[in-house]
Amino acid sequence: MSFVTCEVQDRVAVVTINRPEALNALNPDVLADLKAAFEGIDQDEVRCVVLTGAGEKSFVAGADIGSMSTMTKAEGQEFGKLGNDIFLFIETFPLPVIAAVNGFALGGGNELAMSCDIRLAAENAVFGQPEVGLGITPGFGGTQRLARLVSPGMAKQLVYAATNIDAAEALRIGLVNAVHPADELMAAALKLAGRIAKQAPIAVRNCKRAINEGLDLPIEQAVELEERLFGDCFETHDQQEGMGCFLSKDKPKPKPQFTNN
Ligand code: DAK
Repeated sequence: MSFVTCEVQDRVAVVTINRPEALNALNPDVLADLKAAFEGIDQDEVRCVVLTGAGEKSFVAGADIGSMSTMTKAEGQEFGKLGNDIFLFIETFPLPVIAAVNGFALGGGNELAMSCDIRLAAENAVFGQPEVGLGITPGFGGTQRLARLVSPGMAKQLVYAATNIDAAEALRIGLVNAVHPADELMAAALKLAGRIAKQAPIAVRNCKRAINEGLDLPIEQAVELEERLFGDCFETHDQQEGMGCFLSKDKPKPKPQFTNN
């Protein structure tokens, strides 16, 4: 049985990590199923992904401490690579991914949420990198993505002191985009995903690449990247339909399938 489900409706895929009895903790099987779920998404049909955890308590309570407790150095490195590969795969997945954080997002859970494009949190969500309390460093990109998303000083404080924060504090420091009552979180995530799904898909994909890849470049190269991705939109159905309909005051008709032209 898979630990991860994927359901598609109205061009939005909802990927759910389904191991609620362990608060959706990530063991090697869950990570493999998560990768398979993303690989299985039909990128011609789907326009946006929502990632969440099963149950009312937890998004993901971290890497599975039971599986990690007996790992050798070599196994630890292998496990770190497995997680890092899948988190990078999600970060660079062509479609936008929204994390609907419905409870604990600790350790690998916070790292997974940070590899998504947008984070929406339930009011009961709790974020943190508790690894130093377990005698390890964050291993799935936590030291890197947290420092980039918030500030280096705030990331260091949270990581060094293993401090958990609530959703309001996560919003204040810019770790999440918005906070919703728990029973409204999925509706909010689906509403945002639906709005993204209605936009021109080539342009949305190019925007994701421009923002992600540009962040690691000096500004001169970053704007060149933007120029290339901007130019890439021209002569596509989306650009001709989008601009043509603006000029003729019509509603743009999306192409039924995604193609690169
Ligand atoms: N791993 C395994 N099981 C977990 C788990 C986890 N991270 N978190 C919760 N569970 C399990 C509990 O053991 C319990 O199972 P049973 O005892 O019922 O069998 C069940 O989920 C319910 O949990 P609790 O009974 O503890 O529920 P509470 O509401 O009382 O407490 C809690 C919820 C989230 C505060 C507590 O469960 C907790 O503190 N959990 C651990 C949170 C944590 O420390 N997470 C960070 C894990 S470390 C690396 C690769 C990866 C990583 C690091 C390095 N390399 C290879 C370089 C990543 C590390 C981490 O993520």
